[in-house]
Amino acid sequence: MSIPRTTHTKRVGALTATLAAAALALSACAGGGTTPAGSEGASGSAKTDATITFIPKQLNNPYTDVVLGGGKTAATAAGFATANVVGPLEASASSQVTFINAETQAGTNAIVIAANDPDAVCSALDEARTAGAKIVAFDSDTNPECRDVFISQVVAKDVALIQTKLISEQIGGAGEIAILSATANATNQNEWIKFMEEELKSNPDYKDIKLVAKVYGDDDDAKSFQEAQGLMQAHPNLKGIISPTTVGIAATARYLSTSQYKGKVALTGLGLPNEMRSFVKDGTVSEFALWDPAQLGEVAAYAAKALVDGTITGAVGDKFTAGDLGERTIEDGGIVIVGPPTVFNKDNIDDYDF
Ligand code: RAM
Repeated sequence: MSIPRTTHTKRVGALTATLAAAALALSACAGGGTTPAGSEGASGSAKTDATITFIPKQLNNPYTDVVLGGGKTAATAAGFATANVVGPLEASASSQVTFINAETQAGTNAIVIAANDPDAVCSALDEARTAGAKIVAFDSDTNPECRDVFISQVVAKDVALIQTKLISEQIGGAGEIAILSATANATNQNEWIKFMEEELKSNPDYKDIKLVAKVYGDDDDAKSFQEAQGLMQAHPNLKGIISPTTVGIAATARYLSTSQYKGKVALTGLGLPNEMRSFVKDGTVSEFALWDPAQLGEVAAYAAKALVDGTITGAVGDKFTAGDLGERTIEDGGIVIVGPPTVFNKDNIDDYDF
């Protein structure tokens, strides 16, 4: 039931030469050649031959690997016959458009996308919908009118508040801080940063904290490392850095860990425990947060199947079952929340393996 590599190569072959050279496409078999489990829904209308395509922000991102691991496993369990993963190697605004177009031409039944830019993907997604595909945004939303549902890892404001709380605790509630983000267009990053800025301004507990810079490492390890270095040069009094991206926090930790700032300049944000473990143990980082990335992929795959089968339309109040993760409800704004964030520190980080 897998899409043969040749078929996939054909899809990539439709791209421009430049993009094809820069892009990487993966294909994964989601079916075992037998009737997928759960293919007979209560109404008897569950599709057994459906294809799902995941389009992450970028492929060369360890966070993405964990999300897609959960997504592909859940796609099989939900009853998709085939699961594809395609996407760009860098997370620039329009980098996903060619992939959406190719998947539309190939006739995929569901596109699950983490948008690099809320606007840039919209007309391509509209064409996919016209061709019959269901659209699930996850991790980073599109404009709401361009998708059927958004699977959000955590309530966006809570993601922001946990990071302002952690940095405040780590710098003793006073001093200059900076934010080292991913790309400047990313919907998720910008929403979290907006809530952080609002909180820093309005919460009296944070009146002595001053946000002096926002910089962008583009979810590129080398650029994030350089931005961290640049922040320290430009702001010698910096007390702390919030990096709400797994790529940014790991690169910043690596920079700080061998610098004179280790243990003096605080670093928190959103990180993968497996990437941050050594920096927590060596004292570069004391606490950071994240959710379970695999669950984000899982809930997105089950939502996509429910949309393809027509058991939900994406309307507020629609409910679907996300396998072992249980029943989920579509909330205001067409959003499904996956789960609460976890805070990691030296006492619990060895309990997690992602
Ligand atoms: C990076 C990406 C992703 C974000 C995580 C926390 O890997 O920017 O979109 O959700 O960090």
